[in-house]
Amino acid sequence: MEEKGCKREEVISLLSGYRSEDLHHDHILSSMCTIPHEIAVSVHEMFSGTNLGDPGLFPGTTQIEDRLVHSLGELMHHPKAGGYATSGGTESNLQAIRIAKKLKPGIINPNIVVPASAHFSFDKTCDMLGLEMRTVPYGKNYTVDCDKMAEMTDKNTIAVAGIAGTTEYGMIDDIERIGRIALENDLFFHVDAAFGGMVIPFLPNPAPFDFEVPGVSSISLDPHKMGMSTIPCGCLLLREPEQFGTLNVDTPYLTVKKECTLAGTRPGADVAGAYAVIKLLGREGFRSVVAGCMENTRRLIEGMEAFGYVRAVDPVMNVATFGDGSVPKGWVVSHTRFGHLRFVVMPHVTRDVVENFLADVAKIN
Ligand code: 0PR
Repeated sequence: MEEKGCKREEVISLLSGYRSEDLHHDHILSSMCTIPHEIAVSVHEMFSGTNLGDPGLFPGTTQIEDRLVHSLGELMHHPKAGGYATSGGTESNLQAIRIAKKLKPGIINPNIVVPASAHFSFDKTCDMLGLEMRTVPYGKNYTVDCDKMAEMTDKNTIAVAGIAGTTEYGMIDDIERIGRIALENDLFFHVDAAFGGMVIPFLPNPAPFDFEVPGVSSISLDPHKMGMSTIPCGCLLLREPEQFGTLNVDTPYLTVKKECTLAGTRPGADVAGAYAVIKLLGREGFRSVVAGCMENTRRLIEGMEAFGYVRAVDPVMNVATFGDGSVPKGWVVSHTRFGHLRFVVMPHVTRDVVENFLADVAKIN
C-alpha cells in the first residue's frame, strides 16, 4: 500500500484497464456462471454492506434470506426445508457432508460414496473432513452405476451423493434409485443440484430429483449459476432443518447466540439479488429462460453435427458435448476428462452467439 492515496478517476481508470483484459461473456461457451440479471445487479448495490453473519443487525436482509430459502424449498417440493445461503456449491457440499458426519459419530474410518462425475468440491470436502472418498464408476450415459454404488457402501459409510446436473455432461443420476439405497442402509443422501436445481424444475417432464424423492436428505442449488444472481450465491437445503443444529457453535457476543454456517461474515447483497430475480421472473419466467437455453443447445448440436462433430451424449440439460475436434480461435470451450468438447449454453449464450460461433466453425471446416 502506498503512503498517499490516488484520485478517484485514477483508481477507476486503473481498474477499468484490468477489467478490459477479462474475456467477454459472448465468447465464453463453457462457464456455468452467466451475466447476472439486471435486477440482481441493482439490488446488489442496494444491499452492499449488509452482513448476514450478524442477523440481529440486519433483520430485513435476514428475512430475505428466509424467503429465498422458502422459495427454493418450495421449488424442491418441500416448503418446510431448512437452509441458508452459502457461497456456492462447494460450501453447500462441504456443509452437507459435515452434517452427515456429525449425525454418525463414532465411525473410525468413515467414507462417502459418490459418483465418478462428482464435482471436485467433494475431494476438498473429504480432505478437510478426513473421509475416504469412494468413487462409483459411470454406468450408462455418464450417470452413476447404481448397482455398484450399492455394493460400495458398507458399515463405515456416512453418506451417499447423487448429481442432478453433472458438471461435465449435464446428466442426472437416478436419484430415486439412490434414495432407495440410502433408505435401505440408513444413509444420509445429499443431492448436488448446484447447476441443475434451477434448470430441472423448468424442463417439460423432469425426472424426480428433489425432496419429492424419499430418502433425499439435503440438496445444494446455486442461484449464481442458472439463477442469474450476482456471485457468490449458493443455497444448502435440508429436509430436516433441525439437523443444522449439529453444526452449531456458540457466538456469545453476537446478536444471535449460535451459528451453523461456515463463514462468519456473509454477504446479503447477492442473496437479495437472487431473491429479486426469483420474484421478478416467477416459475413462468424461469421456464422461458430454460426453454431458450434448451433451444439454443439443440441448435448448437444440430449445427455442430452438420460439420461432423458427433454428440457425446443426448443432453438432458443445457450442456452439449462432442467428440473432439478443433474450435475456432477466440472462443472459450472446455474439454471433459474424456476429451470431449464441452459447451454450457447459459442465458448469455444467445441464438446470435450460437450462430456467430457456428459461422466461425464453418471457416475452419
Ligand atoms: N457442484 C456442481 C455440480 C458444480 O457444477 C459445481 C461448479 C459445484 C458443485 C461447485 O460450485 P461452486 O463453484 O459454486 O463452489 N461447477 C462449475 C465448474 O466447476 C463452476 C464454474 C463456474 C467454473 C463458472 C468455471 C466457471 O467459469 O465448472
